[in-house]
Amino acid sequence: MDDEGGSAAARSRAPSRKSSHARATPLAPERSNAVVAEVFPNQCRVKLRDDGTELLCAFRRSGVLQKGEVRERSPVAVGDLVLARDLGTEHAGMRQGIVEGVCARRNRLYRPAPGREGTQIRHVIAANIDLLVVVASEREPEFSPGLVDRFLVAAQAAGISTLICATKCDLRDATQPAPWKLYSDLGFDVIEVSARRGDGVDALRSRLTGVAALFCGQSGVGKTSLLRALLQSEVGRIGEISQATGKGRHTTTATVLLGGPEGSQWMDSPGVREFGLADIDPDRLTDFFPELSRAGCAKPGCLHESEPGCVALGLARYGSFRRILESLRAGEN
Ligand SMILES: Nc1nc2c(ncn2[C@@H]2O[C@H](COP(=O)(O)OP(=O)(O)OP(=O)(O)O)[C@@H](O)[C@H]2O)c(=O)[nH]1
Ligand SMILES: [Mg+2]
Ligand SMILES: [Zn+2]
Repeated sequence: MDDEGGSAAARSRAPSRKSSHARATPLAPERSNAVVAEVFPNQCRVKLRDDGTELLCAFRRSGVLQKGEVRERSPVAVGDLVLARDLGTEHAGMRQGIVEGVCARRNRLYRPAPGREGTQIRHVIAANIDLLVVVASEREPEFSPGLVDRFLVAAQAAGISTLICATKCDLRDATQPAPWKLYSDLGFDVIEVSARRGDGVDALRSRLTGVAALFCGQSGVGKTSLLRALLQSEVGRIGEISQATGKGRHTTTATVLLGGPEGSQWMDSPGVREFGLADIDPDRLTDFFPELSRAGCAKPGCLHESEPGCVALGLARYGSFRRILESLRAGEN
């Protein structure tokens, strides 16, 4: 039941029992003709590159997950380049097709999900991403530095550039320093916008034109609202902020590729409460906190774990670094 893995829909290749998710022979990029726009439990919606035609493609499910196996939840993810064949049939108003091959990915952003009996599922949020747009508001919902840090670590570890998009700036108390100032001071790219008032929307649109950008962040920060403003189109659904908790209501429920001007591949994703990190070596975590590497501890090879004279202890994100470090060590992700 909870095994959501499945073999790629390629008919030509028999799924191997051990790693049926593996893209045994990845498709050469020049042979792809479509991009995956949305993934459902047993099928995916793809968009043909030539004319934007959409096909609903089924994929076969594979066998039971083997003990200790790590597998992706689905054989394809949003952003995957695929070779799709139009079957010429229609179902519920959608043209039907089949995915015949999947290209190797440039990168992917994923979170771990526990499976049965020690197996692990990788939930790939999207693949082939140029820029991770980490959307965060100061209020409604409250800024969550720990979550922002985790997205920044995951993106850096995956080799994906980042942009912190500070939303709802219409709600800001301008007399107080913005919570994202820390990040711009550290050298992260930050842009302030308001989907409601329109501030920064044109600047952000120019910045993202032609870019494969994945929008991520807490529920309710306004990812979908911002994408609507950028696309000037009523895509997706917008949710209310809960009066009781000040949080969003998880309105967007799956990653979806929305497109954008001049070949832009803008992707919306469901809001998250937390973001687990997998496959990150705790000893390499400092690489993803540039200020720690720059801090220049007197002791070479300092692990920044309360060693006397460690200058990292005084850094603003030190607490966040330690929390992530402990969770990686505990294998909690
Ligand atoms: N004041 C203000 N409210 C905004 C702004 N952008 C979005 N909102 C409101 O924030 C609420 C949540 O917006 P959504 O776009 O659904 O948020 P989301 O990040 O997509 O949420 P999930 O899909 O649940 O992850 C809605 O009530 C929006 O009207 C903004 O710039 N300013
Ligand atoms: Mg949304
Ligand atoms: Zn140190």
